[in-house]
Amino acid sequence: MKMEEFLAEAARVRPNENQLRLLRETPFYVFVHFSPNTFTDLEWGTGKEDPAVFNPTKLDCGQWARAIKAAGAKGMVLTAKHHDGFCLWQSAYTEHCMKNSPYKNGRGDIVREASDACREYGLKFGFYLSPWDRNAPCYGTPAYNDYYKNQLTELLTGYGEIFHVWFDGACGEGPGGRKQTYDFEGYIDLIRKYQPKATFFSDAGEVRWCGNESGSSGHAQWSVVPRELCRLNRDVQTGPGPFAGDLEGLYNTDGDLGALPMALRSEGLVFSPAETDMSIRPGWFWHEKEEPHSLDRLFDTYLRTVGGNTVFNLNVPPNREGLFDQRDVRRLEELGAKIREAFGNDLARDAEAAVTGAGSTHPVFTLRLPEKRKIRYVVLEERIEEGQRVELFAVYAGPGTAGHAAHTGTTVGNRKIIPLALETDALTVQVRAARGPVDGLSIALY
Ligand code: FUL
Repeated sequence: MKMEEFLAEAARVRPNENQLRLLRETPFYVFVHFSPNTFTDLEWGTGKEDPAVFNPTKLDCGQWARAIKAAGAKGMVLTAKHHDGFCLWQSAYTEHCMKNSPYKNGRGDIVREASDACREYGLKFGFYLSPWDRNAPCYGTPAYNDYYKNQLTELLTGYGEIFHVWFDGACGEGPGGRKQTYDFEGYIDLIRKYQPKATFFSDAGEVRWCGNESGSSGHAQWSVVPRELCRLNRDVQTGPGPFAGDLEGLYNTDGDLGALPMALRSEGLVFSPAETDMSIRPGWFWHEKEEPHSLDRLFDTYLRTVGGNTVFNLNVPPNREGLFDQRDVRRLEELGAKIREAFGNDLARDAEAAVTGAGSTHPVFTLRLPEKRKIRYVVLEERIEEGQRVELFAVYAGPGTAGHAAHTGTTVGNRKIIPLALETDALTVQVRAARGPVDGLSIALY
């Protein structure tokens, strides 16, 4: 394909409705890791744990939900099954589940309690069903795919609306271990069938792994990336790039995925926004001796993830009582307060806006304020429903592009939060390069 045609197509690669809803309505949600590991002090269970060890004494999913809300997050993703294979619900397909936990005399269903609490508190609910299973005897045989699909169906059909399904790629079986070929295509068919509004996460998903588990979103995130990176995303929206052919082996840990040199060499482009995940503590599961990260670190991660064109999945692990640790609850409350304080009042709401070069690839947007105001953050948003286009931009304190830029950046996408310290009565955003016309760029000032 010719370069111009390909660029025109690249500029129009769009999210599907579910991705758009996730980006807009649920940019920040909370992962909840809870399993026998909580009681055995492990991060990866062996699968040989006695289900009797799983016995939370004061479980209260309402307490989780209240803390999640206080942080300003909009949803919860529960580990319905982690690698140890223990199911937090009453699965008909295994005994390694709540049926054999002392909790509620074997009649407990934590997926039910968590999803009910989410509904009660107005949060969305999703789950993580680990493909790697160290307990299932059939793991490593074709029968495991049926087992997995049966469990997936139980979760997709028994707990109301699901917003996000989380598949991870971890497998620590080692060289001599059991090898499983996962039928991801079949798993995704089930999601589409039973929960057509759910997004799914995987390293090759329609929501993709950002390449690390420490909350780092990278300096320039594209939601439009080569299909070679996201094979499970079936919605390939362009033809092959003019230099297609050598991106095989591209992986999430590589840099600048989606940047123009990658796009031009791709077999085609898909829309797959990144999810950044990290835990509030060093481990994914609760361990007595661990402490939550500092408020500064969490707030900074929020700025870089939600404000770096990704969605943010922050893990908070319940303790052995089945409650979020008070230290974590306090940190979530502080985080929510800090986010509300930082972004509660748009200083550009009464600004006079002007644009030159509207509809071109290099428009200039100017905001004039009624008086000088202290600006701490500039927040830019592209009209992502039409595609991601901005390649290079600059921000100026003042009504034009004279002098030094206060900030220069590359991608914008769904939301770019730019921390600055300015006192000014005008601000200009210059798009210096884009893949296609940029006519709507929202600018908020805080
Ligand atoms: C990884 C797992 O191995 C970790 O235990 C954790 O669940 C993390 C979120 O995903 O792949």
